[in-house]
This record gives sequence, structure tokens and C-alpha cells, in this order.
Amino acid sequence: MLDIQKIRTDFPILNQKVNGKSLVYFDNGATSQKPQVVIDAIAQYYQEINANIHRGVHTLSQLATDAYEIARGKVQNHINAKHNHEVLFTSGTTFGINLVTNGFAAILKPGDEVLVSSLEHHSNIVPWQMLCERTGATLKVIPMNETGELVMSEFDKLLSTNTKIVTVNHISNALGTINPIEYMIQKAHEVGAAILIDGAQAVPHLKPDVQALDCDFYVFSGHKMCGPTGTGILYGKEEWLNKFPPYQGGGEMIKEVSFEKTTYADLPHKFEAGTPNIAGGIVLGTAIDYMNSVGFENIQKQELELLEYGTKRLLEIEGLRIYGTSKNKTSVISFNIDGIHPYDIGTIIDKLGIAVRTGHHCAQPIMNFFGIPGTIRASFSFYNTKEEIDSLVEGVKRAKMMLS
Ligand code: 7TS
Repeated sequence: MLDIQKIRTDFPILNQKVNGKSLVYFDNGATSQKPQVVIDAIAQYYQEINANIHRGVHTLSQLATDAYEIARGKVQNHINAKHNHEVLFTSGTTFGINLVTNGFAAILKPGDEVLVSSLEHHSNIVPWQMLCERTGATLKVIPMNETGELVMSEFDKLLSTNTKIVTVNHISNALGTINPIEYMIQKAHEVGAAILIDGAQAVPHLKPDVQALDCDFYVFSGHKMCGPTGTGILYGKEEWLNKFPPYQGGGEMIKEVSFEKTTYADLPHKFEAGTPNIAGGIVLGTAIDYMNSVGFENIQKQELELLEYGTKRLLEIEGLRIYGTSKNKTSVISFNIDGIHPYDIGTIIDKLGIAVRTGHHCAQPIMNFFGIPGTIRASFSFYNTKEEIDSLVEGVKRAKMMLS
């Protein structure tokens, strides 16, 4: 069992007062807080080895390069990628998805179909719409039901040999639903389609095994898993990444450059033009080490307890409705109170030091499905406590009283 009080001392920000009250941080779906080891590792990089990578013969440049490549190896091990060069450093999930859609721009033609789920974050919708506009391919949408689950019988019907790529999140940011990606990957492959998994909301809670999953792409951000902002990973199967043209041209992604012809570097460098977020990449490795030291089994156990306790306590409030009621969900509770705008509740509980996200959570199609402008979203991390949930419940009750 985790010693939560001890874990909490790893996160200096959790001691913070906000508006004169102890901070209750329930906006982990937007970004996680950072443990001291991660904060220290950023400073240590700049204090001790800061240099550009892959280009100097000097000692610091080699140290920085080694540290960056060691971090790539840590990510490779963490997600069980077959090859080190299938792990690309990016600035985040959004960048990773756009890199893949750019790759498919050279492949898709009119008549081809892209299947996107209705549970997506805008960053896994808009790039595919842009791709379809560019190529003449058709975007098709996998529908959801009232519990916030994708309807697999409809997915099966939508799949055909015209489907070239399926894209779905592992876990929904707005509702917390864990999608049946194993089934979807298998089905996509049966019709010869590739499949991208947006793991942005999954990696804070579980350790994906990309070989066991057999997905073609798996993307995520470092900042939601205790790492720095501006970091992320695109895992792609070698055969797909080799097929794709470079995303950006520039330094580091070339073999030879002349005005007549340029040849490109091998993977992963072909997709890593320019000076990357070196400190960020290295420290993402530190964050992964930290999460593994806490242990994903422990993380899941704690978060499940918080989800069950939070669901029970919040439902005590009259007129409160939870959106996303799948049995298969992670520690996200999206809710509304009859007749009250989510923004008003969020503003009042902020005064009590409680941080939640309100609004559409960059998932407007989900809000449209439920016919609401948005929700209040409390997203828990392993460092949260039941006492904090009690504060949330008291805060929401108080806000409700003030507003009704
Ligand atoms: N995909 C999912 C499922 C997400 O939850 C997010 C961010 C992204 C993609 C984009 O990630 P980025 O790191 O490139 O911005 N989700 C949220 C959220 O739920 N609240 O703030 C950001």
C-alpha cells in the first residue's frame, strides 16, 4: 500500500496555499504536478551538462547526447517498443498526431476512409479533418452511447477495406472511459487499416505495451505523467515511419545536403529536425523512473479507491449528474448540477483552493452528444487523498447553495 503522505512530500507544490486555502489539485487530466526529482533534474541538466546534442566532439556535447539517448532507451523499455528508433521525441501528443497525419497525406486518396472515435480530444479530430481536406479522403465517426462508451457493433459496421486508418484514445480525457483498444486494433488490422492510439490520458495511469497491443502508433505527452511540458513521444512501427516523408526539414534530419538533392537521416533523426527540448527529453526519463518507483499497480489501486469514493460522495449531492459511467473507467469524474453552469461552480471552489477544470475539455462533440455546454471535471492522481475529495464535496455543496 502506498504511503500517500510520504508520496505527497515528493511534490512541493502540494504544500501551496491558493487563495489562502490548502491547494486541492484535481486538474491532473490537464497536467500532473512534478516531483522534486524532476524539478531537480531540470536544474541539474543546465548546471552540469548543457550542450547541444549529436553535433559536438566536446565532452559536454557527448554527455548531453548520451543522456538524451539514454532517456529514449528508458521510454523504449517503458512502452516495450521493439526498436529504439521507433521512439521519437516530440513536443507532445498534439505534435505526434500531426506528424502522423502529415505522413498519411502522401498515402491517402479520394475514396479512402479515416475512422475517428466520437470520444476524442480536439487534437485527435482536427488534424484528421485537415488530412481529409488535403487528400479527399472521408472522415467517419465511431458513435458513443449514454454511458460514454464507444459502440463496438457500429465500429464493426463502419470498418471496411476502404478504412485506411483508425484513430482512438486509450482513455477519454473528458469522461475517463477506457476504450477497448485491444479489440479495435485487432479489427482494424483485419481490414488492413493502421491504427493510432492517443495515450495522453493513459500513461499517467498505466504502462502500455506497444508490442503486445500491436498498435501502429502510440502517442503521449510527458507533462501528464510527472514530466516537463513541451515533451512527448510518438511511437511508430518502423515500417510506417520509413514510409512517411519527413515532417520538418532542418538540421539533424539529413544525411547529405546539396542544392541539387538532399538525403534524409535514418530513424529516429529523420523526424527530429532542429535542436530539440534536450532537458525535457532527459527529464522525461527521470519522470518515468519516478512513476515506476511508485509502481503502476500501486498507482492504479490508489486511483481506483479515489474514483469509487469520489463517485459515492459526489452522488450524495442532490441534482448532481455524472457523465461517463462506464465500468471501465479511470479516475476522472465529470459532472454537472441541475440548473447551474459548470463555470460558476469552478469559480467558487477555486476561491476555496480547489482546482478542477470546467468547460468542454477540448471535446466539444462529447458535450454536444449530452446536450450540455460543458462539465466540471475532477481528475485524480495517485497523490490525491480522500480528505481532498471531502473538501471538494463540501465546496460543491457550498457553491450549489450560493447559486441556487
Ligand atoms: N489527447 C488527449 C486524450 C488529451 O487529453 C490531450 C490533452 C491531448 C490529446 C493533447 O495533449 P497536449 O499535451 O498535446 O496538449 N488534454 C487536456 C485536458 O484534458 N485538459 O487539458 C489538456
